[in-house]
Amino acid sequence: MVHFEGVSLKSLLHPKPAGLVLQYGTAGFRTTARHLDHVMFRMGLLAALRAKKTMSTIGVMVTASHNPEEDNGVKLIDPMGEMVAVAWESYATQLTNAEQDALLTTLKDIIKQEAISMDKKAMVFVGRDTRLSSEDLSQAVLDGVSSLGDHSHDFGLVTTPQLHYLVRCQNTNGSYGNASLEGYYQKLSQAFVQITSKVNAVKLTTDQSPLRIDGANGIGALKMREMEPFLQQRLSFNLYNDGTSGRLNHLCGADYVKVQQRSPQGVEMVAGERCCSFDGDADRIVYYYHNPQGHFHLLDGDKIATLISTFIKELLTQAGLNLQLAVVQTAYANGSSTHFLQNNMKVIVECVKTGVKHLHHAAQKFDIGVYFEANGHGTVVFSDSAEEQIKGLAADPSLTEDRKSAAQMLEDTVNLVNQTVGDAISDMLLIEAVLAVRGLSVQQWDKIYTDLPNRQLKVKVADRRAIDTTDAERRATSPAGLQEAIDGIVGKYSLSRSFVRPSGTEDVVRVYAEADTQANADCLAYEVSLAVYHLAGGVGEEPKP
Ligand code: G16
Repeated sequence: MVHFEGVSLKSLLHPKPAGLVLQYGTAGFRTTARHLDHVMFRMGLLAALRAKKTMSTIGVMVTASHNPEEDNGVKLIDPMGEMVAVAWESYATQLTNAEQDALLTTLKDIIKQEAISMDKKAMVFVGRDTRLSSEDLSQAVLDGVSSLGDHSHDFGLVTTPQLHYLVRCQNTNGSYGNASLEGYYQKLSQAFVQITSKVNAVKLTTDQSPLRIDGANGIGALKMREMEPFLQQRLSFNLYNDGTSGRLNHLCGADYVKVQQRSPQGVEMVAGERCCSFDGDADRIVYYYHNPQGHFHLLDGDKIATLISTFIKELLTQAGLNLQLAVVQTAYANGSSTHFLQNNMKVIVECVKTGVKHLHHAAQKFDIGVYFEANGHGTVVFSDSAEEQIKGLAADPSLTEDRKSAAQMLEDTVNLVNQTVGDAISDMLLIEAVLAVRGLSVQQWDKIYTDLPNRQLKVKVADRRAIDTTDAERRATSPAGLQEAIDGIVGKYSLSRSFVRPSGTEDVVRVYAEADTQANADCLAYEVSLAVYHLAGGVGEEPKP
């Protein structure tokens, strides 16, 4: 029996502001928190439908990740822990934008189009970040689920990747791991302890200074504290920006560090010692250090992808496993990283549109797909067959010590990785494990290749949908004349590249530029911003050099 009456009644408690239209963005809906109550209620409804359709548990995470505290947002999680299928994004938009009196009709249309059987009860997992608005908004999600008579489990404060993990565990009956936070901490810690057990404990603590972790004043810091006892003192770290005083993502966090190319406030930097920053929901991570002259060095998603894929490739060779390894990037990937991966490491490199969902699916085409956005969002996915081969080899008693040890390390790597989505905590542990096992300092890692100087800027326009792109966002198809203008500007600089794209999480157009020197990258980014401002309906102040 379907409780449409319950939906009608409860939806009145979460009314849609008439005329408000929101777009489903790069990772769900994201805007000022005060516009989201009705969206959350309706995403509760949609998650319940998706759960019925897939006959699996579905996840709803209330977070605006890297955005400022006053924003919020929602990410929907599919059965295997990946982002919700693209085909359902349009249902999310329809449901969100239906005026109050059209809500039931829209809901029923989706049920009909997807031929959803409403007999069985659905289960929806809900989680939230530390924003002030998140508690009420997640209650709205829970109301949406219960108004259809379905079940939910509220996990409360979790990182986004933890919720992705929990959903996958639940839908694989525990074969991916135990569907609890303790299960998450245990699985990752055990794998980390296993890998680093190959490194002498004294060496482990004396070779590396404690890792300095910037928690962006968000959920990641909280969860690192919870995880600490599980790590059996194999990782020495200090937490900064743990949320006890500063504001979420304000002058700190992975996005700030990456875009501003400077260290966050609140972290005591010591020359040569490695630091990392999480973002607001702990699904991104970047590393950095200062050299003795105080010069800032960033190791972003591209450097992370290179470190991890090199490690895996070496282990595959040592284990004698013939598996296809690929790296998936976006247009933001530094040209030097792509060059290094293709020409030095000889791995397949693919470029796709921004958004983890695109990278994830591209990576799944290979035995092992390492995917990272330059902003530090990424992970590794292993095909079922790759996992089986690795497990089989690790358990083979006839192997030489060398091969066996490589196969076992690969098996531990599979367990250390959160294969559902980018995960700052899991990525950090893998990076720390690789650095420890390979005896690499952060400076040696940084030297694998040298980044081309680059700059990212934002331009405000009246309607960012005026910009359309093609070729994995590397070329603009509208407005007319913009790409020609960019080509003309790029032609003036050496080793240069630039592209523009509408952000799917903020109301801005993003501009990326790289060139032979920082000064040139800065000028190029500025000139392209100006072209966007003039040709795509810029608002507010004209960009300044
Ligand atoms: C989200 C997406 C990322 C994307 C980022 C920025 O990250 O999950 O894939 O790179 O937004 O997207 P855009 O340039 O379209 O604003 P997060 O960490 O904010 O959820």
